[in-house]
Amino acid sequence: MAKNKLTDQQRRRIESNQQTRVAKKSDAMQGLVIGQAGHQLDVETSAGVLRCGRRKNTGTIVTGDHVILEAVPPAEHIITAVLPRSSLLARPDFRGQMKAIAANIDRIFIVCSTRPELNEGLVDRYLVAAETLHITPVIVLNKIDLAETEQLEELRQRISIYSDLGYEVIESSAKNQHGIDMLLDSLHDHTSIMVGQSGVGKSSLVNVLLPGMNIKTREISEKHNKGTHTTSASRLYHLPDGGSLIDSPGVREFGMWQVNEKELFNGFVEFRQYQGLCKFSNCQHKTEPQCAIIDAIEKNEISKARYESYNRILESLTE
Ligand SMILES: Nc1nc2c(ncn2[C@@H]2O[C@H](COP(=O)(O)OP(=O)(O)OP(=O)(O)O)[C@@H](O)[C@H]2O)c(=O)[nH]1
Ligand SMILES: [Mg+2]
Ligand SMILES: [Zn+2]
Repeated sequence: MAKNKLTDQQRRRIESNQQTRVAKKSDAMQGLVIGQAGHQLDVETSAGVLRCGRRKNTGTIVTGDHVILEAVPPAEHIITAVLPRSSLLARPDFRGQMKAIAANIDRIFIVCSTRPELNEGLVDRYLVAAETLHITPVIVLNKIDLAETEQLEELRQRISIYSDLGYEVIESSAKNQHGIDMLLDSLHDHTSIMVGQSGVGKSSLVNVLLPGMNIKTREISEKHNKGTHTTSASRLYHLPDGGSLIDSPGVREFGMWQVNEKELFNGFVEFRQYQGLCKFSNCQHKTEPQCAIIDAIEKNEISKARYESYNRILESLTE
């Protein structure tokens, strides 16, 4: 390592000292970022919600961040520092740059629906992100009111892969308020985020969970069965019985951010027990002899669909 380069530990100590100094300034106050409006951020403070700018050197600031603010007379406030985070959910944007989605969350509700249809590839990507961040994922199958018995049976069969792996799965309908008590139980006292494709009903669910919010929702396109990207920025809402919930903009696809091969492998929880059991230590689990993963698929201990999904994500990492 070059002499003038700081170690992570040194950098963290300097950042933390800076934050302590800023926090000690008499006119500084602390707040919680609850949303964004263009380049400005809405920050909840003891003096109410303030729309703030930011100092140039603050780095990424996102919904869920705890920040330090300073008053800029006559009436403005500016964010001068971000407090250390317990988690940061991010993904690459269309230019490959990091796009932060939310900070300090400890639960991620992966919302799927009957229309647009369940997309396991996307669920698997979110599961890997959650496992890598050590955040509990919950899978929500919304709009079950729209499914005919046969389609519902087929969807239940597909989604059972996830409940068999030990993930919590909740069926819901924002339209007829099905599954809302289960969602409230699972959200209680956590800082959670709703993620998933555009149009699956994330904002509609938040509206049912928090009546009176009137968050904008919009019909999906009849022709393409796809959402119209109605929510444009993540926003945090407080739950009346404790905890908070962030509604996030829907995605077309969720690219992986900062996940390496090892994290991807560990992100498929059912693979973990076979770690190190392949004949070759650098086994790619493709055509090698005595591969523990391939053996497990043959014995139906790992689902072929999940294995194929793993390979698709692996390929996308090396693109
Ligand atoms: N039948 C039915 N329709 C629903 C349900 N939940 C949401 N919808 C409808 O689905 C459409 C999309 O809902 P939104 O809540 O805007 O979806 P979203 O996931 O927030 O979409 P983005 O903000 O674009 O990511 C709206 O027309 C809702 O009324 C449901 O449980 N049943
Ligand atoms: Mg929305
Ligand atoms: Zn192998």
